[in-house]
Amino acid sequence: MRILVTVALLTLFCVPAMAQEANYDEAKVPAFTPADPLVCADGKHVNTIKEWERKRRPELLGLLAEQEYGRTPKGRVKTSYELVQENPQALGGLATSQQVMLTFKGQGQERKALLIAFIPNQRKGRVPVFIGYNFMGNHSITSDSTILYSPYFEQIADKESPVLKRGIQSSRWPLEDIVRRGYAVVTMCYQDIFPDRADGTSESIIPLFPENQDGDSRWQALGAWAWGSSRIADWVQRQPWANARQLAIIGHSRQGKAALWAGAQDERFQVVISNNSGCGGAALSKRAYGETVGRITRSFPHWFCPAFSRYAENEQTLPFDQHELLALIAPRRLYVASAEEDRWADPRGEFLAAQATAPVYALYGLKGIESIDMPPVHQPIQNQVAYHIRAGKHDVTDYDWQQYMDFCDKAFEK
Ligand code: GTR
Repeated sequence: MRILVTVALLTLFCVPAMAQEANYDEAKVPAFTPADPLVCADGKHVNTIKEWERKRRPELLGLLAEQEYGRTPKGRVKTSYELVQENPQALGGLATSQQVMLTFKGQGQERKALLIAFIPNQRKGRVPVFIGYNFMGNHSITSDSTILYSPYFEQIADKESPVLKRGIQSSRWPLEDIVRRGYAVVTMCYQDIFPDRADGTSESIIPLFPENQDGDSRWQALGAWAWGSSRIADWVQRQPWANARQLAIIGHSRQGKAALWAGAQDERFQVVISNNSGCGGAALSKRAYGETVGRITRSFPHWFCPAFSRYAENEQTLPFDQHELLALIAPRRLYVASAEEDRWADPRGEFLAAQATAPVYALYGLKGIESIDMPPVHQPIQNQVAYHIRAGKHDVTDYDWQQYMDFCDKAFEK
């Protein structure tokens, strides 16, 4: 088990080696314009909100499920939530933290996942909530020693292992700032839902369901992670401190991909934030810039449904592109963010996809992104659809969080 955990964690850091063969030459990007998301598979153009919601939107959801992320089971597994620890003086007294164990049961099996919530102590009424996975366990987001290890990390026998060090990803979670601005944060380790490795399925939540275990459209890790975010939302919605109409889902990189898919399917997420999500997330696949469908499906065969690998080195035959995933967020708020040095994730492709959702937002009388010219670094565009590119590498930084909170302040009229 320890070896598997280490191998899985190593996949988080192997970007540079893989990046070498990718195309970074804009001149080699195939000439194409992203398809109008309002045009259906039968060639008809939808012109009303009703037609979009009844015809085109379900058609796109179906295509994305069948060909990219796999079909999410309709059946439910039994889920229980148990408060295992509460600390009214977390973050130096700024917040109350609650650690809640989720137990999923189905097909005679059981899985556990541990969420942690930070709730602002200074609050008038219910607060808006950021929901997002962490990569390295709940113990990695702050050095607070009362935080329990996420079940995935709890199994590591060597308690001196560097992956059990506290606070190693705290720079990605400016908890004090977020709580000071009046937001709650709820996070959980994504590995609790699906261990991020090629043979992770058997230990994931997937075997708890009777359906969608086989075939080209079977759901895999991204589908499972998206499903897990909705189970976090189920809990949040029932909390007396939470404003259930003000839920923002945030995800970085592979978790950005999962957040977009969760946001597309679960309309309780009023704001959907993709931080450097790249290929299979916000970036247009047909540009084949940076990471490609071929690269991603070979490196991470457990992320997408098997059907997606048909488009390896063959992106132009895709019957959709990622802007159509983003368009499914409409009329809710969408934020796509890139980093200048993160060419692997194709910042231009992320921008163009966010921009290409405009016709769908326009149908609702809302302003997406108007210009097809990318804004300069550190000059966010924030309409109903938002975009920024910041200096630096593939990461989640304070700068990113500041923009997300400004955007949510507007969305939630704070
Ligand atoms: C890389 C992968 C990207 C991105 C990233 C991450 O290895 O190629 O698609 O998801 O990992 O999640 O940090």
